[in-house]
Amino acid sequence: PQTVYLKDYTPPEYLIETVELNFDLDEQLTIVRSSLSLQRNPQSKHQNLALSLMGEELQLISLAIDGVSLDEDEYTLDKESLLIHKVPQDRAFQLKIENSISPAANTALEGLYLSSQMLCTQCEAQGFRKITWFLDRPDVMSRYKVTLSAAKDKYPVLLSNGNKIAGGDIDQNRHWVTWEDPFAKPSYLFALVAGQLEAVSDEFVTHSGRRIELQIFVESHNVDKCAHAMQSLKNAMRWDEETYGLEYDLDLYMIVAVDHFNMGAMENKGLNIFNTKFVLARPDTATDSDYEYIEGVIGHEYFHNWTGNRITCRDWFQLSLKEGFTVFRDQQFSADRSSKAVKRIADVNALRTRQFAEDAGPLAHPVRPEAYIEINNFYTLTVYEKGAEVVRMLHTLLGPEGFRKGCDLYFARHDGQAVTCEDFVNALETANQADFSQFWLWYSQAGTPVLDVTEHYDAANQQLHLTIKQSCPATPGQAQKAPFHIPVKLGLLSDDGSAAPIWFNQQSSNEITLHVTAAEQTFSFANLAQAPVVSLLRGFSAPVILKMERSLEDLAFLLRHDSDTFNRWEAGQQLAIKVIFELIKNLQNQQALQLTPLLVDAWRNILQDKFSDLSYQAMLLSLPEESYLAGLMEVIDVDAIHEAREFVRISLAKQLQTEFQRLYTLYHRDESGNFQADAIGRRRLKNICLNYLISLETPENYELAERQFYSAGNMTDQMAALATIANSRHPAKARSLDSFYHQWRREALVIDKWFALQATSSMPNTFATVQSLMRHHAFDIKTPNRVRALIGAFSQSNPVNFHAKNGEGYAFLADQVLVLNDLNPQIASRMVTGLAQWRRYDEERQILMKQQLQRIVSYAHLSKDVYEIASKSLA
Ligand code: B3K
Ligand code: ZN
Repeated sequence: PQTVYLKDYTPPEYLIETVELNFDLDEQLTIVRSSLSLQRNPQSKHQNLALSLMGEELQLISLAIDGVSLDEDEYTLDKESLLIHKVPQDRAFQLKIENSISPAANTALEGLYLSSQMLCTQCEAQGFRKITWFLDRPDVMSRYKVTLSAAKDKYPVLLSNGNKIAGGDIDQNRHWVTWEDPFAKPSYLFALVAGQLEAVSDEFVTHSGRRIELQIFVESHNVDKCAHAMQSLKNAMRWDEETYGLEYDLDLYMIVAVDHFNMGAMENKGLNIFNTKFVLARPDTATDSDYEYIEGVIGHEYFHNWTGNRITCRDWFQLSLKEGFTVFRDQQFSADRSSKAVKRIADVNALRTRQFAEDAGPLAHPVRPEAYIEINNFYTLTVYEKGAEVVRMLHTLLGPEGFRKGCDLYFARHDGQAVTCEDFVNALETANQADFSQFWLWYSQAGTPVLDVTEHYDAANQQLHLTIKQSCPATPGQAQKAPFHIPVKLGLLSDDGSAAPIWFNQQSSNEITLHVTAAEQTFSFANLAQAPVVSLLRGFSAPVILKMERSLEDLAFLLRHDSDTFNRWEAGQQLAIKVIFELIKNLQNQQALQLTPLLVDAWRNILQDKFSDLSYQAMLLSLPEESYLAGLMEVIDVDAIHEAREFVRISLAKQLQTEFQRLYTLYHRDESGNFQADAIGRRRLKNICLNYLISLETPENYELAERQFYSAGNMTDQMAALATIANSRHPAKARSLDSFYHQWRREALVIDKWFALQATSSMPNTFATVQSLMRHHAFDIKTPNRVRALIGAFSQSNPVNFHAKNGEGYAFLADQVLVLNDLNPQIASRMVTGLAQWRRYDEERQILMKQQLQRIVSYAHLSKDVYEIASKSLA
């Protein structure tokens, strides 16, 4: 397969001003008639008389230019393109294409496909070319007019982008609708939907007084699960007006929820298409976290209307221009809507466990990549999550007002254009007279920077000296790295826990941002009569690994007193990590385990302190996840990590049982349907207590979990109880799982949870369970949500069982990857990730994982998607 390089970018040779599309929809055979008004791009320097259009898996019916049909010798057709040998050069011309496609045969879920009974599209990144031949690249922006015709009974609802301008009956059985989108857009934002759908409607009045119609389309049995998504949409629209001064531009905003979707959702202009998982919620079917994810994703897709649609990407290397920025915006939105502290911790947690691993492994790439084989493989944690951190640092460096000024300039300058990451950074620079030339390295250098910090207190001069060394490990294709511009937020604490004034450059404040720009730098702080306790990288002000020798006592102190909510939580995590790693060492040396009273005291303090934000208190009590611990280990020892962490959980439960029980009883009440932050907090805190308590494996605590499971009136409590049961030796495990299945067998999204719960159990017989679940009649390999719930969850979130020493997990995953490869390459390549980190394990496991990767690479009909991930993992 071919590699595409950023350095080879050239402007398009032709532009397409308007597109008229006509679809004769049918699941077996859809006829597409496309009429394009084309002209040579004045920006393009080449002299080619030919026109090359992209197209895949299409059947050509006819071709004509300005009404004259083309003979077979006037064009060349191959698997991925249509080359028309000669087209008019000095004027605009009309190209008419007629072709057919087969939606029902499309299992890759890219282009036009069938989901349950409805037809829908997914075009980003390069799916439009599976609908018709086109200049399928984001820098070709056109105005679309789309006519859909279909059978009335099967497809009563016919949707596309923009506004509905006409419609009617063809005959008794068929009807048609025409849609027009007044905004020029790239082809990846095109969408159509046809099906038996019900609309839930509402409206939003914009800042300037325009009335926008809002519609969420779902299958009729889901109409009662749309209220939260609708409210989230209205919240997002208001928030973007207030925070960025951005108003919605069309008169209609539609969201369609479909069962079969390769990712979360898609921001098609005026017609978002969503995975049902990020739309549907009812208190008894969705957890508190589901509610939060839905709000976040609805917001994300809405925010794309400006950051992505009005201003789009010049080429796919610029993906983070829209994704990193839009993730940052949705994070800000969610933080404003709920608890800032908790949202930040959750985001950092995800970044550090998953993106850091990506950045440290064979698939590491810069936020703006320079080469790809399959662009779908670059919708990564690095482009999205690290990209958002990069925008967040810009926000930190400029401050909220400066950042907003920069964004205003970006929107004013580039509205209606397809631009680059440089254009974005440049607008922020110009508006603020800033210089981000060194900062730019965050876009071009891969890898997670490491900060090595040493402190030295000079009592005689009452000064504190902090020496910060930065480095960044080599990543594929980048052996040497230049120093980054890293904003490091700092606070100092006196020994009574209060803030010590920071005297820096003759000025005093309680918190400052240090600009770390050199490989090694020393910062000095004056007027400190006593050595302070340093609180560094507050709010996780940069996506780096902070290394600083700290005593358990200092960490416990910060956990009690740090006024920065992120660093307070982080101190507790570091404390637990230090303790767990000591225990891992003991385990590896076959020594007896003992838990230091210091950790017990620290956890007791959290349990006894008063918190206004109980979600935050629950987070303070959570032990670092096994996958995060794994990322910190030279050679990952999955069993020792699990055993040591379990030992800590059980020991804390034993010694603090009364406290856990007290809080459990205090906050266990029936308030299902209440989604206020305080009610969510009570559920989170109570359920983490339950999680500790059940580890004691006593009849009374088993009973507690079972009672909660059967009496819960909301999914959060029911799932929390079932999860603890599934992860224990609870005698009623089989019965509870069965009962859950029968209760929810008609709710696909709940059944996904049921699969995932069993797939992630750390109990010893899990692999056998996974194998039998693969044969369960509710399992369907063509439904991405189900694949992620079973195969994805097992291989990515069940370290002890997936990494079983005999290699059965690896062989199983490779088997499934090869099956998926033939059906849905995008999903297949996502599943390979479970094997990509093979170098991090012991030698026997390395050999076994590598064998499976080699088996995958040597498969005869390997897709580009899987080939790229598997071969880069082996390289
Ligand atoms: N832009 C889409 C992702 C498309 C993925 C294509 N493989 C969703 C989003 O980020 O909003
Ligand atoms: Zn996005």
